[in-house]
Amino acid sequence: MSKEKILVTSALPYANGKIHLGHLSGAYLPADIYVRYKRLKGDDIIYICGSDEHGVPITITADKEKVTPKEIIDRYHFQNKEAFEKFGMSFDIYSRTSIPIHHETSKEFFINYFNQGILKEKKSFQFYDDKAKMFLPDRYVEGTCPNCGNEQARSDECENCGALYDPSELKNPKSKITGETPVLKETSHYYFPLGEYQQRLEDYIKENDEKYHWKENVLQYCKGWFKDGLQDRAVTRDLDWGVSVPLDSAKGKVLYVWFEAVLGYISATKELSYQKNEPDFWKKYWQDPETKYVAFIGKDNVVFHTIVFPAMLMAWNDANKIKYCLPQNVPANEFLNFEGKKFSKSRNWGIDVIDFLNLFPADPLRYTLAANLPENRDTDFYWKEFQARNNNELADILGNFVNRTFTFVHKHFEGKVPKTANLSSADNEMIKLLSEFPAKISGLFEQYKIKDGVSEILNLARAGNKYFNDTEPWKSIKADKDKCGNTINICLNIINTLAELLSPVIPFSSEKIFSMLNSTPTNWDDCGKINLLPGQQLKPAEILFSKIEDNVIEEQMNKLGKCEAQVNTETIEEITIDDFKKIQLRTGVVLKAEAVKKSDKLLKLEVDLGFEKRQVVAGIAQSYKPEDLIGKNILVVANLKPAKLMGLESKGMILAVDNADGKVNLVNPGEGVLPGTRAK
Ligand code: B3M
Ligand code: ZN
Repeated sequence: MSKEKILVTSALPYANGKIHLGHLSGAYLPADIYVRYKRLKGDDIIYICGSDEHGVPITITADKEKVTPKEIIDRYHFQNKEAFEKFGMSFDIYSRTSIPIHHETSKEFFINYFNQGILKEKKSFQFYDDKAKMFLPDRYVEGTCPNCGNEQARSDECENCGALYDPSELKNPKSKITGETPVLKETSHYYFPLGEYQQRLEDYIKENDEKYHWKENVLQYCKGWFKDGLQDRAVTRDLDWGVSVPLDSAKGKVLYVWFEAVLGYISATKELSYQKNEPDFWKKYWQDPETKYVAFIGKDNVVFHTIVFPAMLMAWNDANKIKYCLPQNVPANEFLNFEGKKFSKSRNWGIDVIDFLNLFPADPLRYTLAANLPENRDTDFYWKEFQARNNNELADILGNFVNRTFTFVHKHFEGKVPKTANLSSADNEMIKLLSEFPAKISGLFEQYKIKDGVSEILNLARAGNKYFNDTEPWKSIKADKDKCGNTINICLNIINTLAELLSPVIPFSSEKIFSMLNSTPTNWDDCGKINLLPGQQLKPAEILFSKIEDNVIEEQMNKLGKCEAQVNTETIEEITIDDFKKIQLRTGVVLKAEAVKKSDKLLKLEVDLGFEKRQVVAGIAQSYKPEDLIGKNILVVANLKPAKLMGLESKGMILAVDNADGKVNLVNPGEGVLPGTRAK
């Protein structure tokens, strides 16, 4: 088959939180496996991703934490980039939508539509918060559903009963920013006429499905949208965080995040071109009609990738000589749940990628997720399954096969690949079986049946173990060393093939195996062969997979659903009683308390410690009023080195414990204690 030119994108995750395992299973791991596989096929492929850094999800997180949106995106962009790297994601670039090239690209598209006269300007009424002086995006307004009475309904839709209504029908609307009742105020926005593209979109999907076989779940989603009829969509918003609308008449407005986020794929590829010092590099993919563009996403993003983005590209292509290619396939996955429930940060249900990889290596996670991808229906991650896949499949089947073969070759063949001679029918059968694997796995990966492909590869390791058992090299080494050499040679070649077939799935372990074999990957189509040269020197075996003990898994399961304070005990460092004795914890009484100028956190206290009076500055102003503290019994670290806080000397530290809603409780030594008494 001739080489393909392929462009692969994975959904750009919002930079407002950490990536968890569910994200990986949806849009990232399957894409990475596909891309790594295609590279081994020798295809010309690039893999694009990056952070989605605009829109309400970012501003809501920033508001919650009382920091700027910039602080949020910087924090999570780099954290997520690092998590992806540790997980072995092989993006050609992990870009971000806050960079200038993205703003320029998005504006260019908008202006193009505007100049073509495609966009419609329409007036509408939207909630406005008079106190915050801003229009409120849907997610910033809460009220009572006019249909079912749910008190937490959004401005135009109720998650409880599914009703859609006009914002003016929402009862008791409240601004989530100030808690005030917002008013309906007229504003004007630009709309993209999606409905006008409906027929062409239906044809586009039909044609691509016929040629490239789209997934059934994806086709069903699209059908639903078409059945309801596509409507005009507003592509601008009244918000101050995002890509500003490049029109004088639209001051203070930004492009709707979804309008520009999908264009982020293009701008990220442009950034890659600059990194390569080849400014037109991106055009070779985006603007070549031969390009096969595959967009990996999770199910909640289907409409944007099969309808909105293609329509946007059609609109551009209608007016320009140089045309963009549309997604040829959108193999969206369903969701991964966690131990039977949805991932939830607030309920501490699930685990972030970075936390996971601080506990376990990436490959067992990649393997477990790959073997259980939500390709056709929602699936679950179970800790017990993770343990079983690691112990029973990776360690006992794959690891064991590699290990027993290497032990044998080092013990009996000086660590060199034995030659073959006079192959038996069992040998020939095994060689034939081996040769069928690369094409079989290809067939599955090409149809995005990653899960089936992965379980099929493990069958080769199973077949290898069976062949080892059947040919009994521990017997033939004594009776017929040539026969034994045949077995070991073939087993080593199976391992060489396994290393290649598994390299898209467990790249770190695959690299180890190749290094042990002194071998490297070949073209995928050539890998199921007897490729190792007889006499080739091998390295000693390394441990590929360590077993995971029950208690390690139980510890993780115990953390689920508990709050932060109840977990993270494993990081506690032990100290001796002598260490503890160094700390003088003494009781005290607050004599005076006053606010510290220019600080909303600090209070200045005078504390009676019995043997002396001290000035202590404490960060408790948000939990206690000065007047409430007078006479309170407290516990003080009396021998802490004095420090200066906001220019004030503080001698000692007052003990306090955070409570569940972010305030602090001072530790109370109880009544009837004399100031200065030491706590033991
Ligand atoms: N950021 C939604 C999400 O993270 C959105 C995807 C954008 S893809 C262009 O699920
Ligand atoms: Zn309702």
